[in-house]
Amino acid sequence: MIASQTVKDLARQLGADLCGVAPASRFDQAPKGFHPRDLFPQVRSVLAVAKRFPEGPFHARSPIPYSVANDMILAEVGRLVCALCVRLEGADHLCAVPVPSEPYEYWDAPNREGRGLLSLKHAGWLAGLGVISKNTLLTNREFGNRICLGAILLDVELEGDAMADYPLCAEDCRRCVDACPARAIDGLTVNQKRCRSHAQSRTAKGEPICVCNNCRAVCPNGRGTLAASV
Ligand code: B12
Ligand code: SF4
Ligand code: SF4
Repeated sequence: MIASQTVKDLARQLGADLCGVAPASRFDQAPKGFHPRDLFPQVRSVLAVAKRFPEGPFHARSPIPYSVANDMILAEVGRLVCALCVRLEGADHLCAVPVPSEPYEYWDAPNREGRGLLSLKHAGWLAGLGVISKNTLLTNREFGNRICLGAILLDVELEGDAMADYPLCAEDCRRCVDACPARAIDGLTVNQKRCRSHAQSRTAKGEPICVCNNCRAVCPNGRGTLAASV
């Protein structure tokens, strides 16, 4: 039987900056239809991975570097999890399902509200990658919220990692809530329709771009602990 550490070592070799394992039982509070078992009934363990997001695009005068970096890193994480599934299936007699960030099947058109096949923020939280902050983003102690998430579902039992328990949001901090131009976040949830209407835009030529990341940018913990020394 493959060891948890072997799986994580392979993930790092393929470019993961963070990885952790959550036994499938940790997802028992997931909403109906969004448990890893609903996607893959044989699932026993979930491996969550993350790749770092560059800091520079947050300081550019145009939204385009950020938007393109977002697309690139999402694609890289998608490639990473697919390659990892192939390597794991070759190394052991197991079955590994890559979980994409998007697309997804659930779509509430009037409210423009979508739901991932699996919430990658919850997968990352349950696998010890970080905590979910008031801006609703998964925030890692070292890399802050500058991380892009992915996951794979495995039909083998792996030793789970400890969940992170560091407190990140000061009780009176509301910087992300106040910085949202669309008033889309309240410290607990996101109004998707408001966020999408504001953040998803197009260049004059018509290409789709993301033009807002304020809730991510203004967070004092957004760059992680390294930020203090840069
Ligand atoms: C749909 C989506 C959006 C929507 C909704 C965002 C949201 N907070 O849900 C919109 C378009 C608004 C959006 C915006 C952004 N997004 Co987005 N988005 C997604 C996507 C594709 C699905 C998330 C989802 O299913 N939301 C649906 C709602 C209902 O889920 P929820 O509120 O988290 O869950 C509630 C319940 O359903 C329940 N729940 C759900 N699952 C589970 C599981 C367990 C075990 C438990 C206990 C509970 C539980 O708990 C919650 C509280 O009620 C994910 C990728 C993925 N597959 O996860 C990326 C993702 C969340 N987005 C990401 C990013 C970066 C962004 C933006 C910063 C992009 C930008 N503009 O620059 C903004 C940030 C806005 C914000 N503050 O959230 C990253 C987050 C990285 C991180 N560090 O956390 C993700 C993970 C993509 C990735 N692969 O990295 N996004
Ligand atoms: S991305 Fe922009 S519009 Fe969306 S929740 Fe964050 S600050 Fe608000
Ligand atoms: S800005 Fe403040 S409240 Fe918002 S996520 Fe960061 S620390 Fe938490």
